[in-house]
Amino acid sequence: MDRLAAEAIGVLRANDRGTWTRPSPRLYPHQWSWDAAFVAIGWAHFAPERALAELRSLFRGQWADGMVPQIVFDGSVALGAYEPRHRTWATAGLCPPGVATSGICQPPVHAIALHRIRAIAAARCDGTVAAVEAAIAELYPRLASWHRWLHTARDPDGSGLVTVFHPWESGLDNSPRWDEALAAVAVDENAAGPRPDLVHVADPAQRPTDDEYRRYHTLVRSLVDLGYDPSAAHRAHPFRLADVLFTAVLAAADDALADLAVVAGRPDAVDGHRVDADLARRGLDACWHPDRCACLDRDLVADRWVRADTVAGFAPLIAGCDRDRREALAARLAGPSFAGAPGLRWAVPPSTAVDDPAFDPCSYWRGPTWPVITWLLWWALDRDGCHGLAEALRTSAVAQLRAGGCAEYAHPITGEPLGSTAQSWTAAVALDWLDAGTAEERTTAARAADGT
Ligand code: 9WN
Repeated sequence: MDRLAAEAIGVLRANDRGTWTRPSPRLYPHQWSWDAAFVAIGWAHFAPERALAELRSLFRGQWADGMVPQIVFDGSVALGAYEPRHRTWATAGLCPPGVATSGICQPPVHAIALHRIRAIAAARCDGTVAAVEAAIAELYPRLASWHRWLHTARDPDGSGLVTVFHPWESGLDNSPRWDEALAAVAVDENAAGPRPDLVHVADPAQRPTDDEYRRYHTLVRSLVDLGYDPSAAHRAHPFRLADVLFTAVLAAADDALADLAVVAGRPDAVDGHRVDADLARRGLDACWHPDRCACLDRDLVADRWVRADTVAGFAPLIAGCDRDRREALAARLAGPSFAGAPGLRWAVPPSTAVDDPAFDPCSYWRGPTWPVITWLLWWALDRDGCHGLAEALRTSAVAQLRAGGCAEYAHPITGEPLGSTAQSWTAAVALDWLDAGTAEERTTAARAADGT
């Protein structure tokens, strides 16, 4: 077996908790929402039933209003192993009985994952597709209520854009995108907590700062005080950002959900999902800045655009957009601020543009390259027929993983693996890329045999 595939399978098996997967052995001991979606894609390549269990397990934590929480806590993990712990979130009475969750969400990659798991199963030709389709029928209503919640509770004005109430909701926690909005939050000095995360990385500089954590805790406390009521939060919460990357994932996931609706025996629901996807894309259109060739987030508290130059600017590539915009964005992605920056170890996009003043190659979402983000861009480019750039990204990303293993993120210039080692979602995308590579090689070989 391919050495990277063996390593990736080993990572998933080592992080396996039976029906769900820890994002990493020590740093992240519970189940995370968007990690679960990526991880399920990884499992689908060698244990399809286990892939479905991952998603079922996550959806056990879904709230009655449709929200899928960022974390489903494992009650058997030592208190204090991860902070903030469940009690800090004060979600009892909001989470389903018997399940402990946080009170915020993460990008909705789940329908995209289920769609891909079906494609993986179909390609295996071993009959597993029937089990996947049964799971789609079972999970479809949950996915539909999750998307409905995002389109209403998080977009009450019908702008098409999703509002996030915490940097953790974006999934790109300490991205410079959030700096100004976070700096404007009045810190609640009682809201600080311990930092067990710092013990699990080689250098604390790879993680958010204590000041950022004080603000993260302050925002959690504010949401608790507001009773997690979205209307109250839209009025009074001090951090409200229209997040273009989150919105783009939702648009792409709405499209995936439209296809899943057919499989689930709900063809009547298809048009509604397509309408939702188009609304999200129109929201992104309103955030498009041609002079920057990027989509910008909107700070709804300060009523201004967020000017940091980050991978989030490529949101239309993920959502789907017209050809001119796609080509402009693809050129920028491959260009000198991102994957084509001079001196990069591997031609994959850093999380923040190398010429942005906030670029920091070691710190988490402020510069390092993240395989899952590269995967999203690769997946979208491939979906929309940009096979050349997609394949170039995939090849570089696989080379990076072969050299550095399944780390959480990597230093874009030295290639040094950073953050947690043995990160589940990195292992998952490695497996998906290796499989896609085999398919690509098959197509190339077939073309060569045909003389085409
Ligand atoms: C907070 C699990 C998660 C990812 C996020 C990533 C990081 C958590 C943390 O780890 O966030 O949610 O403690 O730093 O930023 O995207 O889902 O892998």
